[in-house]
Amino acid sequence: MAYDTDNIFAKILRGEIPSEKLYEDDNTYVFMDIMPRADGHCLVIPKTPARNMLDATPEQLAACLATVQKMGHAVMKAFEADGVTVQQFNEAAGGQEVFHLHYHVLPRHAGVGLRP
Ligand code: DGP
Repeated sequence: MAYDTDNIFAKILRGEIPSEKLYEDDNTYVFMDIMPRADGHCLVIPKTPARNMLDATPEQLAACLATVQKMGHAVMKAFEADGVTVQQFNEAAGGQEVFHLHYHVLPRHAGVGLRP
């Protein structure tokens, strides 16, 4: 399916709507999720258009995963987490709500569930 340039994360990348930035490099941007399911829940996105994993190039996926790993280490330290959950959804039937590729990075603590 086609990439919609009016999706919320495209607007965030263009600076048209605000976001709480955690990190960026040449290829990726990281910001806090507006509906966090854990303290420190953040989103990693490519700076170039990709609707989701199914639509992405190998280079976009590699850049995102390298940043996901960086953020995993960062949130483990910053939130004194015991682990990290990484989630990624594709198309509405796969649970995707915003149609710009993104990875959820969720710090986890032993015995503590994710908020709904
Ligand atoms: P999903 O496509 O199912 O992975 O869910 C999209 C996620 O994006 C969801 O956790 C909430 C988050 N989100 C939606 N709108 C905004 C927004 O305007 N700003 C931020 N920071 N996060 C958003």
